[in-house]
Amino acid sequence: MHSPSYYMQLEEQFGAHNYHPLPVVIAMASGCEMWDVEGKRYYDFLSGYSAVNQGHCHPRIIAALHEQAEQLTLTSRAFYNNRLGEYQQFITSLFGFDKMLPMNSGAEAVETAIKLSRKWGYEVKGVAPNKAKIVVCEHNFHGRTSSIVSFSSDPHAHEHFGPYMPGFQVIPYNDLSALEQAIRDPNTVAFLFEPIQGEAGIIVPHKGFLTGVRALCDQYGVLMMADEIQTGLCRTGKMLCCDHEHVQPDVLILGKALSGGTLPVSAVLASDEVMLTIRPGQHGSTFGGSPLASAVAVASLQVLLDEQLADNAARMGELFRAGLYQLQSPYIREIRGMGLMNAIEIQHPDPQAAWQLCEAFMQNGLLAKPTHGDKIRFAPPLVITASQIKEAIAIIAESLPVLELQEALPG
Ligand code: IF1
Repeated sequence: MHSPSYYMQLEEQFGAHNYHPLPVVIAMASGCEMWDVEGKRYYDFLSGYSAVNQGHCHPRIIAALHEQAEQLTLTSRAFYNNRLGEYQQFITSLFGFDKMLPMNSGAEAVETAIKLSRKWGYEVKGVAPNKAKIVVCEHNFHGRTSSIVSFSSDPHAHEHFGPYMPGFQVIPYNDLSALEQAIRDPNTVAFLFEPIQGEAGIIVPHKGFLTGVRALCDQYGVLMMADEIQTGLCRTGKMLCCDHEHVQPDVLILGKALSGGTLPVSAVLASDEVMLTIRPGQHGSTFGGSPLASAVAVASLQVLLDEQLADNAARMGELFRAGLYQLQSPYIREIRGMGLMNAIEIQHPDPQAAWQLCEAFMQNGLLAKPTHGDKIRFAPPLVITASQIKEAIAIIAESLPVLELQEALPG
């Protein structure tokens, strides 16, 4: 093993500079813990952007991966394989949909939902050719393809990537009257949204928002498309975030933890009415629905169920937020979240404060990443225990004084 700077320099020299990582080089992980190349241990409070909900290298998921890798990895969809059908049966009955369509990355699944809703709009709802409109929310994050960044309100994600894909209307998040205004337009085919906005900084909508969205989409004949790529699969304390209000979307988009962090696996679920508008040759992917992905996805879902990770996320989330409140730090402006999808907002004159705090967390053995300057997300794997939560809170408490030192500096 080389020094950390060796690996960081290689990425710096030969890799595109599309990320700004914390200066830590991870070599191993298990459950909620990660080890760097020098053997130092950390709590992982990012979970691969919420893809390792089941914990790093979960033995059952890794076993399924190994076993399937030795049998058959890829057939393409030109042939049937002996894993996909059972996976599709399992996931559709688990979530209560007629059909599923397998893709790989989250962004591809969102693209699939966009295409599906347009197809449905033209062929079922009867929208005039090329007039379909999809309503989305301000500060959304749905991925990084050129279509998706076309309707992003984050200048970093959006600027200089035009010309932009038309057909999207942006409305404020968590605003049912804005939604009603927008979807009154008979050309509206769908409302695409995150049940909690992740990248925006863990923005939790008001109670009743999901129910309200459901009612309005029903009233105006518009598809309710929930991007649960980050909120889904037990992250917020229920299998789906929509479950908190017992709401069933028309199109459900899943990704990330669908493979427990092993390979890109995403899926779109919908009714026959919607899904069967796409016919052979009209959409697809080389790797989507591979036997390897199918076996891993079934194991990943099974682990969430068998280990009751939704309940654990709910309980550990309560504990974690209670611990944060007890810190009573003048530098924490707000604490918010649901289950194990949480964030704090830093209040500090130095715009670098959140980054410096994350560096202190790193020194003290916890990995988290700031977003939009002043917010820090906390999203550990859902297998975390009460004593690990306590230790994490102790690390956060131990690190906060770094902000006092910064403030005491001259100038
Ligand atoms: C980056 C956050 C997490 C997502 C939702 C689709 C996708 C994502 C709701 C696309 C992806 C990631 C990607 C990562 C940053 C990240 C993220 F900062 F945006 F909020 F998870 F913490 N829908 N989210 O959150 O899925 O194509 O990446 O598989 O792009 O830097 P993907």
